[in-house]
Amino acid sequence: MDARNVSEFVLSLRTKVSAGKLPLMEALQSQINVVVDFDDYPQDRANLIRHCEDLIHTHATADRAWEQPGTFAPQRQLQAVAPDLWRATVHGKRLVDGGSGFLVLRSTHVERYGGEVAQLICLFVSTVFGSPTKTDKRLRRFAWPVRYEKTHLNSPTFSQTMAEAGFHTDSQYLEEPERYFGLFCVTSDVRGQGTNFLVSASQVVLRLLELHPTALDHLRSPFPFRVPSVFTTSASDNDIEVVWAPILGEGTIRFRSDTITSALELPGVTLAEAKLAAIAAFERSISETPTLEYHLEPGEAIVVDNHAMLHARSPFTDSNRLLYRVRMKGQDRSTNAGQQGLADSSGSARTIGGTT
Ligand SMILES: O=C(O)CCC(=O)C(=O)O
Ligand SMILES: [Fe+2]
Repeated sequence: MDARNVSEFVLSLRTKVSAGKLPLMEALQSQINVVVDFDDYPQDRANLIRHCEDLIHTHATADRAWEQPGTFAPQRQLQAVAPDLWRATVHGKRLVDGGSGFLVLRSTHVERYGGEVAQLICLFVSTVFGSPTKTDKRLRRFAWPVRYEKTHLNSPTFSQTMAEAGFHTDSQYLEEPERYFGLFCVTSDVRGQGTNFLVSASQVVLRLLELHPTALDHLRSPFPFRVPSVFTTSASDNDIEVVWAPILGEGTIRFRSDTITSALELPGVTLAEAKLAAIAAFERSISETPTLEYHLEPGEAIVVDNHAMLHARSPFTDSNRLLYRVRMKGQDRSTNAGQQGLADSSGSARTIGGTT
């Protein structure tokens, strides 16, 4: 258990994939350096934690600290208090951008603090990747707690339930989904429960090319995604917000089956038969592509390129499981242009209607 290493990245073939088509060994080998262990930088970690404690002492909450003018250029603050940790994580980001698609962080110590200090640690570390965005419009939280919530909402979102979260990309219902997200684990369930899975979008597309090449064109045209209730303007079931966008963009992917399904339940929102078939082919391709599996332990985090990878989570039963999720806008992969986040957008999702 203690000597956790790369061999624990279990490459699970969910079904047989045609031999030679996917560079499985290369995929495994390329994962070798995708871990930054904060135990290698104990002084930097201690400095960062002290810095976060000081800020919480002054501002009381992570959200308030993050919005203070004194927290400007947080990336430079991280660089100043924890230069080696910063450098190691910058190197990790290069691996993510260079094709690994994800990075694991170990021994962050967020599990020792929990609450506001832990959220600030997550936010500072996330700035290596991009600028953290506000997750929701009502509470406007930067570090979103992923944990079971008793909710009155008809359609709670993945981060509020203990159910399986099927393969998806985050904030697929935004005009511009963030480039990266990080999941920082405070409390985990046992192995196999609440375990994360990753799959590379380009490998899914390769599989789709074999299975159903004509689906590709359809997937490049717009599909409707309904904004989950908790993320609408008044965080209620009464807000009906839908964004239309292609599943396959310019070198990017966005997908979540249940937000498409709930959009299609709305009056006036329909999709042509061929586009429904394209979704089915796409889901079949996902299920026939090798996936990486990783069970986050307390103190660990995984940072993922949300434009290049789909992720999933198995169901769990321990209602104490808690992750903090931070989403970061970064450079767009194809255009290299900067991204807008929820924090900057006019805040309006396009409303419903339309048929394609
Ligand atoms: O609980 C997890 O591990 C991740 C959940 C997730 O993917 C989400 O809330 O978007
Ligand atoms: Fe997610």
